Amino acid sequence: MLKPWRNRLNMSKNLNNPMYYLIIMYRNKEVIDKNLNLLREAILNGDSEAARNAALMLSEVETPIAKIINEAIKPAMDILGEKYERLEVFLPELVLAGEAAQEALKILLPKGGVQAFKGKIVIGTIYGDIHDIGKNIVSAILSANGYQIIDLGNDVHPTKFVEIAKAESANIIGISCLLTPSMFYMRDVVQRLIDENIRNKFYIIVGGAAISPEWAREIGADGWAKDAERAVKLCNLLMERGDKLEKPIIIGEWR
Ligand code: B12
Repeated sequence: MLKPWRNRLNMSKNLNNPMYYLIIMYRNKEVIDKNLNLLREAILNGDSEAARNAALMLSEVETPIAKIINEAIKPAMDILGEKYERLEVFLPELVLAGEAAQEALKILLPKGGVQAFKGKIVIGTIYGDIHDIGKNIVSAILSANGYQIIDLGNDVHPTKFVEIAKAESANIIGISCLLTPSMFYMRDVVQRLIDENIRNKFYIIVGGAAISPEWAREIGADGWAKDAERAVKLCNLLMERGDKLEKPIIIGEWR
């Protein structure tokens, strides 16, 4: 009686199989919960070595990356952001926290594409803004889901987005922004494409903590997604039937 189940599980030992996912979560619950806490604390304390150790344990027990980002990395960053606003921590603490998060992500983020080619994405953080942790997560997850990524880094001028997208014949331009004063440069990317009469050659997707779905609509972007997992859904939708759907496509809720 047990055999067919065992066979089925053996066939798809990957986290996309809901049954396998549940077994991993159940069997490793204690280790996962403990190390999610340790990772959160490590980032809050700006302790890169502790962050690395917790990440190694989480990776060892196959914790899904989305769970780690949503339950440890993002909450820790949000707490620090609030503390920064209340003047309870200062820039050096943010720098250390950022380094600790990046240390963990070096271990956790998937390396290289693993699926058939779905499209080419030019991505970067907009001009004036050097925040790149979220953009790096989005890039890595899109890459693991079949997208070829051309990562322009941070503080990217609007002209550069357009020039590289043209030169690379990209399908999608992805723009990240966490700094409110920089978000106006996103509009310039759209405007440049309109001025050159090539707006319909690229889909533009936007995201990052400073960017609301309303802003995506206002600047005439094609899509907004709350996080990396949803960015994959957004790109899949655009590539599969973007010409038929009403824009912008909004995936997830802002805050
Ligand atoms: C870490 C951090 C830093 C680090 C950045 C390190 C790095 N390499 O990125 C350092 C110390 C360098 C830094 C500097 C500054 N920071 Co800072 N920083 C933060 C902090 C605490 C966390 C940011 C982060 O990494 N979040 C975690 C990631 C995973 O989340 P995320 O970026 O939002 O990305 C997710 C989604 O948004 C989405 N996403 C992201 N990009 C994209 C793109 C697309 C296309 C899509 C679809 C989705 C998507 O998917 C991601 C994964 O889930 C935030 C507070 C916060 N709550 O965000 C402040 C914050 C962003 N910083 C702030 C400020 C003011 C600054 C400084 C100006 C401070 C100063 N006085 O110098 C400088 C900026 C300098 C500059 N020119 O850019 C403010 C911005 C306020 C505003 N709205 O304008 C914040 C909000 C803090 C605050 N509450 O005041 N910072």
